[in-house]
Amino acid sequence: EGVLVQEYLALKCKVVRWSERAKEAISSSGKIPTDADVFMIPATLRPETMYGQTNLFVSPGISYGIFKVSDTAFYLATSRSARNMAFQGIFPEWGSAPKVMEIRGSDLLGSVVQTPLSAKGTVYVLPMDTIKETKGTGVVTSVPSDSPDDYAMTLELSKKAAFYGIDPQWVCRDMLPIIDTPEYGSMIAPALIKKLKINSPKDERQLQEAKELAYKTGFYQGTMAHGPFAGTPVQEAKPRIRQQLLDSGDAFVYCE
Ligand code: A2H
Repeated sequence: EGVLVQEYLALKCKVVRWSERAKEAISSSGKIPTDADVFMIPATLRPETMYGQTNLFVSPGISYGIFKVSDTAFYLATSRSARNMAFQGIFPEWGSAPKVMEIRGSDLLGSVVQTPLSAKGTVYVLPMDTIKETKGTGVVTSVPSDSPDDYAMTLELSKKAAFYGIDPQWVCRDMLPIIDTPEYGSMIAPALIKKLKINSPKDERQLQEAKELAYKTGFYQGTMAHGPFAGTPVQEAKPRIRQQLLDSGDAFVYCE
């Protein structure tokens, strides 16, 4: 593993409304001009599923950094990932990640962000405890139709909203068919969660199996069921959707 490079697509999800706590923290810091855009930056390996994004996950326990890209644009991600980005030409000065403030994931819950490809347009930020600080940007797009982790967490949050300190209305329950497969239909994650009898986001071993099955089936047997590439095999559509997101400026490549 050590020498392999993982290449993610980092999506730019512009914040359109901050939660009360985030608003307070940001205005009292005085570090972000009111006319600037802040983008939350999820890292994904499945750009072809982004039509089906329903929420955005952060970890309540992680402290995120907000980094200055220009006078009018800031990125929110873990400091670890921003240090990597600094060596990949993402920030103006090579090798430096200009952090203007830190904010806890728990303060971001209930904020609303734009989603470049999703049919929804905007989605709510929700908690996911299983996000690792040591991987990606610490921000994850939720695509419950195609990701077993995302589906399990979505179910958990809609059952236990009060426990997680969220408004149940923030949890988006309408999923779109994004990828069609002969074996599991077009709702591959819910089908696998049911088949493997997964009851909670903590069923780590079964979720691992579900993830592997979902990935292989989707990639090798899947056909796009949504968007401009509907009817095209996933293998063909995936690089084209990725390129579209890069060309539109809604995403950039992030490696680690
Ligand atoms: B994927 P790998 Cl539809 N902690 O994006 C936990 N999970 C993380 C993460 C972190 N810090 N950073 C990224 N991820 C998730 C879409 C997706 C993903 C689908 C299906 C499967 C899937 C929508 N969520 O991943 O360990 C992100 O979720 C299955 C593994 O670096 C990212 O892609 O291989 C993937 O895990 C990166 O995992």
